[in-house]
Parts: sequence; C-alpha cells; structure tokens
Amino acid sequence: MGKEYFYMNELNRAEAKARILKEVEEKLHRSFGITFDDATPMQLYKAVALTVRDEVMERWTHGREERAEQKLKRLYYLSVEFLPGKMLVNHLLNLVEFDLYQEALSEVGVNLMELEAEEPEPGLGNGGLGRLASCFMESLATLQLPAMGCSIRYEYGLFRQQIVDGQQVEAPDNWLEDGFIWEVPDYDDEMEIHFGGHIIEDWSEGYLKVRHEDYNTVLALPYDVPVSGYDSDIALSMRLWSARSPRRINMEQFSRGDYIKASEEKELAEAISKVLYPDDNHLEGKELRLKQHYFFTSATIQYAVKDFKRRFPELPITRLADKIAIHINDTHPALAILELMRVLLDQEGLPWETAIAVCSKVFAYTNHTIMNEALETWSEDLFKVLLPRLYSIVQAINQDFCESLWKHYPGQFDRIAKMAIVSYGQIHMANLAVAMSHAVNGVSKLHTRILKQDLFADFYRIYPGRFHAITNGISYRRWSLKANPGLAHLITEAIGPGWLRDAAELEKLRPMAEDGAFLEKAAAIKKENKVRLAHYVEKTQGIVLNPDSIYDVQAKRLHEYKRQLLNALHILYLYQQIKANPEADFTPRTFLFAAKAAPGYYRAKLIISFICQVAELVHNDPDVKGRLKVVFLPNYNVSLAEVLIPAAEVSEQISTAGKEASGTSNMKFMLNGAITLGTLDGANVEMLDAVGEENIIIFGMTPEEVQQAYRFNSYRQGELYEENLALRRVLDMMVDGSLTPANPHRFSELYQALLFSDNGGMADPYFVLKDFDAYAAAQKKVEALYGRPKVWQKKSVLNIAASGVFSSDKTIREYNRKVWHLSPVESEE
Ligand code: TH1
Repeated sequence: MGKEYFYMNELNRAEAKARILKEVEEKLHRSFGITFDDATPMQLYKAVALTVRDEVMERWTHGREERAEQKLKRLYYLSVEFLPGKMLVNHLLNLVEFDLYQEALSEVGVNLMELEAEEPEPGLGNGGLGRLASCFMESLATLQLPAMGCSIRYEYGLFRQQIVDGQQVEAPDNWLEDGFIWEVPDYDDEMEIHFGGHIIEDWSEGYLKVRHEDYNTVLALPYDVPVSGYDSDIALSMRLWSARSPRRINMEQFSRGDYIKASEEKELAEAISKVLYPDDNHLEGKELRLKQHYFFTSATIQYAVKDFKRRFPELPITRLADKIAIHINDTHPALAILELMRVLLDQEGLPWETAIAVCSKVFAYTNHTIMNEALETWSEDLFKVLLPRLYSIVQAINQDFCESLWKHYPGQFDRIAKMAIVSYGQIHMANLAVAMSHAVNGVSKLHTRILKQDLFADFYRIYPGRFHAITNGISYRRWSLKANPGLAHLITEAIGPGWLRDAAELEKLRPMAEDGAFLEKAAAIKKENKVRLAHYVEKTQGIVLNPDSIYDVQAKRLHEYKRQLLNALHILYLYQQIKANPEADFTPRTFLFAAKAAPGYYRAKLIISFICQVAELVHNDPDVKGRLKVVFLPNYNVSLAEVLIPAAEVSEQISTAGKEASGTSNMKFMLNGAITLGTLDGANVEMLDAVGEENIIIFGMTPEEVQQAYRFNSYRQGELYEENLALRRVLDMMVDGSLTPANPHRFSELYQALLFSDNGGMADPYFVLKDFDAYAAAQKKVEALYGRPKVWQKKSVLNIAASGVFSSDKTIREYNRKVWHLSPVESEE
C-alpha cells in the first residue's frame, strides 16, 4: 500500500477501504477475540495501530535491506531525550493513507482522531532538546538517510503535572502501563555494561594490556521504535535501551535465604532506566544520572562496532569513520567518546594515537546552551569509582590535550586550565566533546557567535574550521498537517501539495497575502482552532474562553531566563489600567501559559503559583470580566502543543537576549500564523530576517547590551523602581496582599529577587525590570495591530509563507553537507 492511493479511482478506493477494515477486524479477532461492536476504544486503537504497524514494518525491513546492500554509511544520533509525540496519526500521514483510513473507519462509526486519545505519549524528554531530536529523526527518514536514534527506554517519562490549589504537583508518568504497540525488543542485540570494579595494567608482554575486574554487570536490552518519513520508502529506528539485571534472581543468594539481597541487586540494576531526570537546562551531578549516560552510550557503541564488523568484515576497524558517524546531542552522551576509545584500545588493540585519530573522525557535537548551570561536569571521585577504565582514558586524553595546548598558549596556565578536560577535581564534558570532535555546532547564528566569541573562544582560535552554525528546525508536517489540518488543506489548495516535500515552496503563499478571499479563509481556520482550544479548556479546566479575544500564548519550560514573570507582571499592569479606567476601550485578551517546572526548582514553581494567582485575581474581578482572562494549562506536552499552537495569535518568545540558544516552538507558532512578540534572541533573530521587521514585533535589550550590563556591573534595578511609577505599582502588587490576602508574603521572594542582590548574585539577572517598558510598548503595538484585522491577517500569512526556512529537512541537509556526509538509501524503480 502507499501513496498510490492518492491517485486511485473510486472502485480501488472502495476495495482498499474494505481491505483496511478486514485487517482491523482480524486484529480485533485475533488479539482480543472480539468484534467491532464490542471492542473498547483501547482495543480498537490497538487493532488499528497494529494494522498500521504492519505497513510501517514493511518500510523498516526495506530500509534495513537496502542499507545493507548499498553498504551505506550510517549515523548514530545519541540523545538522552526524545519526544516523538503520539504516533498513529503521524504514521498514517507519512504513509499518505490518512484519508483512506479515516473514511474506512468512519464507515464503522470509528473516529480516527479520537482513537489516538488511547495512545500513550512517550514523555522521554523535557522540552526543546528532546523534541528537536525527534524532528531530526523524522527528517532523516524523509530524506532516506541511514540513521538510528539512540536513547534510554525510561519506564517513567517526564512527570505529569497537575495544578492543585494554584501549585504544581508532580505525578508519575507510567506510560508503559498498558503496553506500547510501537516498540519491538531485539534480544539478539542485548549488550553487557560494566560498572565499578578496578583495572589492572599488564605490561608483561611488552605493551600495555588493561584488564577490568570485579565489575558489576547490567544488561542493556534494546527496544526499537519505527520512525517513518513523509512519503518515504524506508523507516528508521529509535533504539531505546532498557536496563535488566543479568541475574533474574540470584539463585545462590536466594537459596542461602538471602532473598532480599538478591532482589535488591535486580532493583539496583533496573533503576538505571527507571526514570527520566526532569531537569531542563540544568544538571545535577547525581550518580544515577552518570550511570544512565554510560549505560546507553556504552550499549550504543558496542552495538555500532558489532554492526560495523557484521556489515564490513573486509574492512579494518581503522576505517570505522568511513562507515559510521556518531552525533552527540549536547554533552550528555559524550561518554561515548571515551567508550569508543576503550573498545578501540582494549578490545581492538589499536595503538593510542590511532584510536584518537579514529575517534576524532567519528564524533560530532552540538552544543544547546550556554547557561552555566547546564554545563555538565562530573566529580573525579565519582567518575573513577563508577567508570575506572574510562577514568584512566580521560586522564590520558587530558594529558595529551593540555600538552598540545601548551604549544598554542605557552605559559598561559589559566587559559589552559579553563580549556582542560580534567581540572580542579572535575571532568568537563563540553571541553571533552570539543577537543575530540571533528565538528562542533551551535543551534542558531547568534548562539554560534556566542560559542565562538565567548564559551569556546579559546578553542575557536585554535580550531576555527571545526565550528559551524546550524540553525534548528521543525518537522513542519507534524506541526501543520497533523496539528492544523485546516490550514494545511488551505495551503495545498492555494499552492499545490509540493510544499509537503519542499518547505521552501511555502514562499508561493506570499502573493496570497494580498488576496482578500484567502485571508478570510485563513482567518476562519484560525477561529476554528481557537474554538477547538476553547472546547479543550472548557472540558479539562471548566474555564470558558472567548474565541473573539486575542489568544496570546507562552508555552515552554518554566525557567527564569525565559521570563514568564515578565509576561505575568505585564498582565498585572493591564489589570491596573482597567481598574483605573473601567469605561475605556479595551481589546479583550486571553493569556495562556503552559509550562512544567523542574520539581527541585523552587523559584520556577513559585512563578507558576504567581501566574495562577494572577489568573485568580483577574477571574474574580467583575470590572475585568470579558476583557482579561488568564489560564494556566497543566501538563504541557507534545499533544497539548498540537492543540495550543494552531490556536495562538501571539507567540511569546521573550527570553533575555543571548540566553535562549535557539528555541523551536517559536518556529512552530510562526508556521501556524501567530505573530511573534520576541526579543533579539536565539532563532528569533533569523525569524526577523526571514519575515521582515514589519511582520514581527521585536523589543528589548540586545544581546550586546545584556553583555555590557554584566561586564560593567552597570544595571541599576533600584533606580528603575524609583523612577518608573507604573512599574513600581505593578511590583508593589506582588507584596501588598492584592494576590494572596491571607498571606501577603507569599511572593516576596520573587519581589526581592528582582530588586535586591543576595549573597553575591545580582538582582534581576534576567533584566525583567529593564525590559518592562519595552515589553509593555510592544504589547500596545499588538493591540493596535489586532484592531486592524486585514493588516493582522496579512502579516499572519506572510509569517506562514516565510516559515519554510525552519524546516528540519533543511537543517538535516545542512548537517549532512557540513558534518555527516551520508548518502541516501536509493530505492529501486
Ligand atoms: C534547549 C535550549 O534551551 C533551546 O534554546 C534549544 O532550542 C533546544 O535545546 C534545542 O536546541 C536545551 N535543552 C536542554 C536540556 C538539558 C540540558 C541542556 C539543554 S539546552 C537537560
């Protein structure tokens, strides 16, 4: 089956639909012993998913065979997070069979979109980093590039967020509870992972042989999940490693009566893939986390070497880089570098210099953040106990590396210490990744510039050719065709279906911005999406939204640098204006927030509470009724994003300039016709270039101004408070009991953090106060613009037309040209 259905005549279509129904019915019968009429929604979902899976499997097998036959180089994309979202509808859209299935199922009274509600969403990531990895997989599959995504099969994904009494409460995400249709374990590729123990250096044969003894073994069992591409002949794998104890139950201990100890060992081993760390842009040096990193990178490296040998028995291992590329998505998988060194040295017997040369050709690294608290370091003490052999390797690499630095920077101890891989009792993973990769990239132009000038400036001076700017992108088909089918159909109607293969064709929409009828249709679709979201909010929250108000959305992880607080303070400012002048004209506005906070990030959780209290205040005040509405939507994930983003009119991208490496939701909002209200940060800068300054609302400090303020310590927060009356009134509301009369001090920590430095740290390090006026003025522009619907709609369409440059297909082509050099799988025909 496949795209041919697009072109088939009615008779064939009827036959194909009958065949689909027959297949589904058979699955119901065989798996559940049940018929259409008696099946529960879950059983129906599973039967349909199994039917679709068969089709995806065909492409999977085909891809594998072709890759083997054509002896192609393969990419391993290592990422500690993936966020693929729900799969059923996505596969059908990629197979170009969605309409057929939908029609067929509707004949038996089944709604395909509703079925997907039964599918668990794999929450194997925190935010942008994981979602990017999944967008990349989909583009790799679309471009038919041989690749495998590798990560951990967390038994519990990112926590489910509930809001109870205006506070975040975390509940476990037991996503595997009812089984996951799309995963297939591969017992042939189970790997052994060794932790702890000690190493013995044996020189008895005249050269160094290293033995690792007394280690603990954990088994890594891979589960493969297929990733389909749009109208692609192949499917790729996301390979998720699951930890198992080698001893099901230690029988010896068991028979000695030590049942508890025996099961303890099993628990300890399996704890490794138990739960995803819920931190975004932040790392804590916990032993279990280090175990996770080694667990999945070691399994992947062992598998990659095994696969290389199986496919290329004729090639020496020194040719590895001709046949595999390994990409390190941020530093979390950087242990893979040391693990490959271990395999090359201890198992393959390569000399040190040869192993280094092979490794440096294999690895490439993407940096995703310059936030200090996210830069990964491990204490030497922890590292040497858990990974003794890798520790000896990293020390030796560090020694060589520092010696080579001495030649470039003679006598500059401080500089070399800063660049060292091991220094001051810590192992610096970013330095390791840069030193040992042939390519390093940032995720937007601005972010790459900061890497070159700042974070990695000393490296850049020595290895300028190693650094690349490769701007992030999005799987634009999921974010239009799946999330916003109305808009996708309108686009196809206007410019034909070519844009689904080549996002650059979205440019053809440009002239439509002058076409009144088209603008009206686009506006009607936006309205439908707003109504769809209103239904969702009413059903889940019991809150009624006004679909004629401006939908202004900020949806992303909660982090101080992303400045949800700036947005909330501005809402208080609008509130005060309405209170002061209740008769004045006011464009009704709905402010929607969605954000998870890391459970240990106290201040982020306090900001969530603050937003919820602002929502309460607004909700309970009759003066504001029908004008202002604030909603905090719990449990932001891919599925919620698919409802929220298509309904947005204003996209809030208001991070402190220089802090958001790229952002990717900004691109999704743009594609869905929202107007961006943003700072000169991350990819916003490139969105400005693409759409032109009349079609985006940019405000606030530049990255340079932010840098200057830090460098010269020139930020005077207190003066702003003294001199800016409007701002002062808003800030005072944080502590005068307006929000929580029973406990006026509830938010004083937030207030203090904006105005007073505490033990050495500067007050308001993210310049919320400094940018407040500029933000309020920008919001005024939004309001004025919204008052001219035709102008607004035109800008909206121009945003859609300009969003094609942010397709992850384009991003992946760029990685391939600059970094990986893969050849696509050629299909016969
Ligand atoms: C994010 C960046 O914050 C974001 O700007 C970027 O668009 C996205 O990555 C994709 O490139 C990051 N997420 C994490 C998560 C962890 C550590 C560092 C980063 S950077 C756990």
